[in-house]
Amino acid sequence: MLAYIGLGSNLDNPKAQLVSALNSLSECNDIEVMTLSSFYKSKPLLDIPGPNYINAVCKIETKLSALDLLEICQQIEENQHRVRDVKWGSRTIDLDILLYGEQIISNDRLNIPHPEMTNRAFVLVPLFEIEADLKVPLFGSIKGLVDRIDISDLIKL
Ligand code: PH2
Ligand code: MG
Ligand code: MG
Repeated sequence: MLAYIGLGSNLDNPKAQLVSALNSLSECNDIEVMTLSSFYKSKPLLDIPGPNYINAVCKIETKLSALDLLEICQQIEENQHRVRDVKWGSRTIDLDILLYGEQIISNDRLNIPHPEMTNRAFVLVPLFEIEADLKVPLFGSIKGLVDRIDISDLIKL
């Protein structure tokens, strides 16, 4: 299965946090990291106070189920000392499964396509960078999605 994972961090050396999470994904036997976008810098969403974020998106090939992939992502977040307190608060690492093949998944642990991805420049732009022809289930072409969002806050590193 092909899947796309969004990575984000705004604490404790965000670039190193992304690299560390990517290494952990690569080291996982059941995951092959195929493509990685550039790193992008942006302010926190909704101007929530905190350091700027670094974000990226990677494409993986995996035999894991979506829920097993979620477990791996959450394990990596835990290993990198992510603390879950306030919603959308600062974090050392956030790994979000954006897409899992063409599947639409909706249960109490997982919603795919990721419900917020269509209005987040720091997800759509790196996704478009690595997969310009992508069709997002329920939402249509990645090109169309990128064209109708504000990308002015996003800086490609
Ligand atoms: N993630 C959040 C909240 N706000 N802002 C930016 N720029 N990038 C993020 O990854 C981000 C955010 C919670 O998931
Ligand atoms: Mg997130
Ligand atoms: Mg998350």
